[in-house]
Amino acid sequence: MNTAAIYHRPESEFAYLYEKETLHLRLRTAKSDISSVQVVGGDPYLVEKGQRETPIDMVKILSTDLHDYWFASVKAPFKRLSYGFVLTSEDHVQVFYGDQGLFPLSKNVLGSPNLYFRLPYFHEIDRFKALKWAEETVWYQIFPERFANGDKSNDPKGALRWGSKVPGRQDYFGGDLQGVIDHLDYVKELGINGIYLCPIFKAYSNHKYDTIDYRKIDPDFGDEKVFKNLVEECHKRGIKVMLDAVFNHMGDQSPQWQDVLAKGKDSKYAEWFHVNAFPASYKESNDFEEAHQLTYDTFAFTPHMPKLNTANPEVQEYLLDTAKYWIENFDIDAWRLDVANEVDHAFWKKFRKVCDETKKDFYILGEIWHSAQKWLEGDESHAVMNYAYTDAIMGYFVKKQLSLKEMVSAINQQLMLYRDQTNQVQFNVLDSHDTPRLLTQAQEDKELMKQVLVFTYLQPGVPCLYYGDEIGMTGGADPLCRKCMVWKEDEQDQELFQFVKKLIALRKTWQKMISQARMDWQETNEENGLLILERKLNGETLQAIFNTGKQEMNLAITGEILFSHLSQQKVERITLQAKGFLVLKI
Ligand code: ARE
Ligand code: CA
Repeated sequence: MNTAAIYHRPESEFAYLYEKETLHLRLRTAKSDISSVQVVGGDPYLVEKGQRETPIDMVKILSTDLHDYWFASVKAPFKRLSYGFVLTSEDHVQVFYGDQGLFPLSKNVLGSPNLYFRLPYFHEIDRFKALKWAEETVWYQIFPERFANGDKSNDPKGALRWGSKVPGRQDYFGGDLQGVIDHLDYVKELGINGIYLCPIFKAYSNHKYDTIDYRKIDPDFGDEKVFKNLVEECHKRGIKVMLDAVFNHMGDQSPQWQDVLAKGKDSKYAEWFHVNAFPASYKESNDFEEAHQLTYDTFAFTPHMPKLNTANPEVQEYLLDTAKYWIENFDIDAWRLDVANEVDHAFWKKFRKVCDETKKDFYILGEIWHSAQKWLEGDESHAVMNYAYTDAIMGYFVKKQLSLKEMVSAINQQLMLYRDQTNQVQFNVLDSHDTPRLLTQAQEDKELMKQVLVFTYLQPGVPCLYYGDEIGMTGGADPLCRKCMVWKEDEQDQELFQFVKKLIALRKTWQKMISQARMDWQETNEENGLLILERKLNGETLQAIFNTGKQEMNLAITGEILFSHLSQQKVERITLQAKGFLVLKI
């Protein structure tokens, strides 16, 4: 028995309230080392007296390359629990694992209450609440400057003709909020029920991540009246609205930073930023060396993005009032937190409280590209932009850097970092305004792109579609991934649009079944490259078969593989199919 790999921790993603009074327990063991696990224990005040409940069998729900993970869902009549694990290894060794560690199983050990883990009381107020509406959302990310120009009167000076060139860093094409309103029916037609808008507040550049005034809609995009109309039109269509909160830094054209440059340490904003030495040395440069001579902290090495001091009470008040203002006055449904991982936890805890107090079931999404347990404890973000999860999917299907087993291991590992209710609302982005587009990463192979989309939309977590991917837009790294949306129908890939529309509908139909975090993997054998993903719920089975075999199989699911698979079971319906995969209802 490999005892070193055995791990559990109460009050964490290993033991948490999933629903009111329903406790989820997980245990980690070395891969293929343990043949069964039972949860033993009961009410602490009864275990004290040697009275225990009937042991509960745990289920092995998924594995990584190193570990197996076991799961059990437990209710406790008096909302408290003393519990331990009895593990039986493949070589028939039995141990008890509890609060004081591992012991050879014996009556004496089982009868020692102090050896048990403890969940002293299941407090509903402490429970990480899943957001039902967030679980059922399929998001669409819009870069406002490039989605649609609905009002030429607000076009910035020198705005270029729509789609006239591949965008450069400083280009403007006149996209605005009216343009978004004008195309909400297009978005609705796709089946989208949430839009994520990149920043729309007054800022210096075309991406608006260098904020000048958090309380004003940027005049290039319109005004507060248009934005209020946009939210109303979205809500009429059952579409939620998420805005981008850029609170890690401000733009250097902001009055606050300009005051610091003018008055140095005498500025009333001197403590609003991380100025390490006055005067704040300032030069317009993205040069790595030059940036090192800056006497203030910035986002990355970007001098025009001075970092805000979010530990300063005045800054906190200013930003928290901003967060509240857009919820209270415009009824937005969610904030995406820019560079969330570089802002302090103390601030995000206050931010979460303000949002929760201002609007029930408000969704907070952190932009964090790596594992993010500390931000997902239930008192900061609900979810993060799940690049750490989708990188593995891209790493296998598109970049061919991971084997099938490595991909499965990586995404299962991610699932085990978080509570199930977190996994169910994680924001699964495959590409965005910060990365090359999916089709470009897939070397313009649309069949491969479809495989990746289907596989991702069948994962726990909510998908986010980057504008224009659905009609076959391409584009490399920023700013090439930010081309003007293609609106000429004869330049749009209508077949791909219909495919994405069907996939979103499938996702919504099966969302309950898909969102459970347990993965019932079937064959993941490498030789014939067949990956079968199975979801079961209440006797229904959804199966997705991906032919990910070597390139000579060129993605088509060859007849005999398909026939042999289908003939083994009564297929009720093939719900989605293309050259590289098919999705079945059994
Ligand atoms: C652009 C170019 C830069 C160039 C700069 C010059 O991308 O290469 O040096 O212009 O000004 C915004 C604009 C960008 C602009 C940037 C800086 O949208 O066009 O950069 O400002 O001026 C990391 C952070 C992540 C951040 C990305 C960009 O962790 O938070 O870098 N993303 C947010 C927004 C961006 C925005 C900003 C932050 C700044 O989504 O749009 O940029 O407000 C790996 C790492 C990640 C890293 C990622 C991308 O995966 O794990 O940590 O993200 O690469 O670099
Ligand atoms: Ca315009």
